[in-house]
Amino acid sequence: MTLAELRAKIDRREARVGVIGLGYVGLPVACTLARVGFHTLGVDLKADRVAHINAGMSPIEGDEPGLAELLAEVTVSGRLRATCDYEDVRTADVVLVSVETPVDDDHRPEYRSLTSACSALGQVLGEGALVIVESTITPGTIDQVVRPLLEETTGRQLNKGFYLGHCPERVMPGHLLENLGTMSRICGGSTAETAETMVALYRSYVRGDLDTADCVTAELVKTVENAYRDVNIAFANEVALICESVGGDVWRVRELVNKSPGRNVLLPGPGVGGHCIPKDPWLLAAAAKGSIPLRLIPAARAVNDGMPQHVVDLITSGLHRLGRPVSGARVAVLGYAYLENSDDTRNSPSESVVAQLVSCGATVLAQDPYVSGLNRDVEEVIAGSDCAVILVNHRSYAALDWPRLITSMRTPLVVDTRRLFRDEAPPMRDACLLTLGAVGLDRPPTNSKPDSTGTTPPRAPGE
Ligand code: SAJ
Repeated sequence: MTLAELRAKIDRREARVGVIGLGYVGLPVACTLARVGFHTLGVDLKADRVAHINAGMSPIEGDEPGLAELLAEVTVSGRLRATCDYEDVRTADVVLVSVETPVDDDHRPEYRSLTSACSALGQVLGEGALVIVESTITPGTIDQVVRPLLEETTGRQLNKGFYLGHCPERVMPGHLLENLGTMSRICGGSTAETAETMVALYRSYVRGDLDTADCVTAELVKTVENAYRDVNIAFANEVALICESVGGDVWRVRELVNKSPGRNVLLPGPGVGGHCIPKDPWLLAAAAKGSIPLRLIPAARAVNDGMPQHVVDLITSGLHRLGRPVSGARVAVLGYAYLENSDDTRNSPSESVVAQLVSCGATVLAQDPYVSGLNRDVEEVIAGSDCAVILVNHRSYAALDWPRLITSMRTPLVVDTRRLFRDEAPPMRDACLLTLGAVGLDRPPTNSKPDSTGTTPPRAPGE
């Protein structure tokens, strides 16, 4: 089949589409393609996930507006079917690959899922079919990994026996279906005609811009956009550390800086979690292959990865100042998801904060209204504690009756890493409030206990 014939089939919605990998990217993509009229086949290794999907039940946790309903609709109509068997992909005209592309402990791309998916696909790929990788990949991967693998396993040559492109996903948990329809996409094709054919497919549901480019440009765009975000978050975090040391308030400073044209200082926080930002800078960096000395991207990762330790330092020095060593202290950790009002805990900084507190001998109780197993009664978690540390600004935390909660604490230390409170807010009158990037603790509460250790506590940063 020529690309012109494929474009015609796409325009008539007669093209058969395969989606490999039915996770938080592949499943909404498969449902959306089915919704707009394509006969769609989803492939996943996990038999239970396949069974769930064919029963019209979404295996994706968390609040994804519209996804469960759409999945039920397209499975009942038969336009979407899931399978574990690649054999069914033999008749596909277009195959999207949306499998995980993590990095290993040495920050190198770990392509086991990608290479096994491409190898299995190559065994069955139809003549003239178009393969589009949606996973985020290191620049150069299409040319150096995917293309050779498909040529080897199909026994055909690129742009003769099959076509290849890269259209990186741009979805965020909690907004999967919405993002698929609204976010601009870059269609990187192995040829210009391939890129145009990709545009024809994505135009069936994407209302944002559809830009065309070559594959390496598409690989660069996605990894750069997330490395850019990571570096900017690291900048905000480093400014927060400086503010603490000079008694400034980073939250006020960033507001005022951002009044200056062309400035947009992001928000400091306890670290960077999620499935994209912690890993995509390393995927970008891997493209350098040691040929150029990368300093900024690794340094930004180190700053962000160092924030959980800084939060633990704030807690430790705050407790010590109030006469309570961290060993044996009871700490209430509020927020375990990596993002506000989400249940997604992937790479959450809270995990590191909890582990470090436990290693210091503290007793930790984590609470998160969205995370199953952690949706404990928040008042019970705080009662009798020596520190309440806010790591995620879930909207429910701001609504708590803090004056009453503080009186229930054994030691009234509140560490706020998300600026949930303004110092002048009445709720914190009776607490020692330590705010990331602004510190505070300059006026112990009226009922503060003398330093029972008799030693001079270490100064909290900025004291
Ligand atoms: N974070 C900060 N300060 C900030 C922004 C984020 O500390 O100013 C932290 C968050 O608390 C979280 C982590 O960084 O732990 C990541 O947050 P995020 O807002 O970047 O959310 P993600 O991880 O869902 O990132 C996704 C990315 N989307 C894709 O990869 C397709 C990213 O490109 C988007 O910019 C981001 O969503 C978004 O804007 O929501």
